[in-house]
Amino acid sequence: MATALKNDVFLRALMREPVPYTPVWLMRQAGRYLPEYRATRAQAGSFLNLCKSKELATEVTLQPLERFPLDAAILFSDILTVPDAMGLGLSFAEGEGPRFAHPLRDETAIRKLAVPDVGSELQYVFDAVSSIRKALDGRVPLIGFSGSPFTLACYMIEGSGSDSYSTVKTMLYDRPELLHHILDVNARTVIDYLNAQVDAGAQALMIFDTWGGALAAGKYQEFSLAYMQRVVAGLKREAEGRRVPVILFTKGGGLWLEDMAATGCDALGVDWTVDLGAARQRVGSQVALQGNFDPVALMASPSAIEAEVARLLAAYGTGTGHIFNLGHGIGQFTPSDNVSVLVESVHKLSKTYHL
Ligand code: 1CP
Repeated sequence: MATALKNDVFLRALMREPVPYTPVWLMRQAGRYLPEYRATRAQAGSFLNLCKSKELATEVTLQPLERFPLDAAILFSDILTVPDAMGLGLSFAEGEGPRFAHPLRDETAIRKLAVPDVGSELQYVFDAVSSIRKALDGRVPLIGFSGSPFTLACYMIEGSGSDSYSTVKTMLYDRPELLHHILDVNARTVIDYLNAQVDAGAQALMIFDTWGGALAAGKYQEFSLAYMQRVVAGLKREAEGRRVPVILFTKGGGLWLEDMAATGCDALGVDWTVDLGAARQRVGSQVALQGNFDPVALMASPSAIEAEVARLLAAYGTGTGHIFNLGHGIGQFTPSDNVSVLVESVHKLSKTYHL
């Protein structure tokens, strides 16, 4: 039997239950802005080695929790381990972004794409989940995650990050049936992958749709949202006698919050372009909201950071259902003292909103 949670404020806020303060965690909270992360990464030799070693992945997952009183931990891994398990050949060249040796560029390769056996290809991720849960010893809940079927397809088709996503979008307009085939395989894989993370001990799940916001109105619903909805419908929603909440995050998805809330997820991640109060009114009591703080504001002075925290807490207003987070990942040049200011101001200033 797993250890009882000592701090479940994050899980309760996701379920829109009363909490004593607004919980906070940060997208990419384990990462390059921390010198101890850079040291462990150097010890691992490469980013992928770091992901594949359960001891080192556990160590870096816990690093931000040693510095800041965060209310959740997130599995240290990457969304791109999934296409790697499908045989696309992931590598991270030093100082560059991710690259695939075999991107999906022709119909033959696309038709051959199949759901991998996650139990053999991605066992290292599930081993990391179990190891992190053990090390956390009930301190805070552990979030498991995956990329959305569409965001994974962007990397699988482009072969790397991209500014315009023109290869994937050209396929969308010229050969939609090919893109639908990739998305179908991705959705089935993501369901297996996330359910196995829950079996290994993940207590909440987040789906990162980082590039869904690049799609045209209508195309977002057809090529990204519909597949996230399928994923949500296929997930185990209870483990260890408790709900496993699911958070959907489409960066740039502010216009589509009502559609996202209707997928059956428990919470939406929002970037900094939305007004949190207006977003809350739009989704009503359907889902909780997470995010909204502009990560670049963490480069500003402590007083400006505190003022911005106060503004976002006031924008959400009283009551539960808010999880404080950034609107996207933390930048690598962020001063760690500013992260302390952020986390401490959220805890301090949010109490009056939960009386
Ligand atoms: O050089 C390094 O040390 C690697 C930097 C790095 C890190 C720290 C990468 C490469 N991935 C990660 C970890 C990571 N990635 C986590 C776990 C850590 C945590 O949150 O604390 C998570 C949840 C991700 C998710 C991820 N990877 C997303 C979705 C979220 C988001 O930020 O939008 C995406 C799009 C990726 C792809 C990726 N992995 C790494 C890079 C540099 C990128 C972006 C590539 C690009 O499009 O340019």
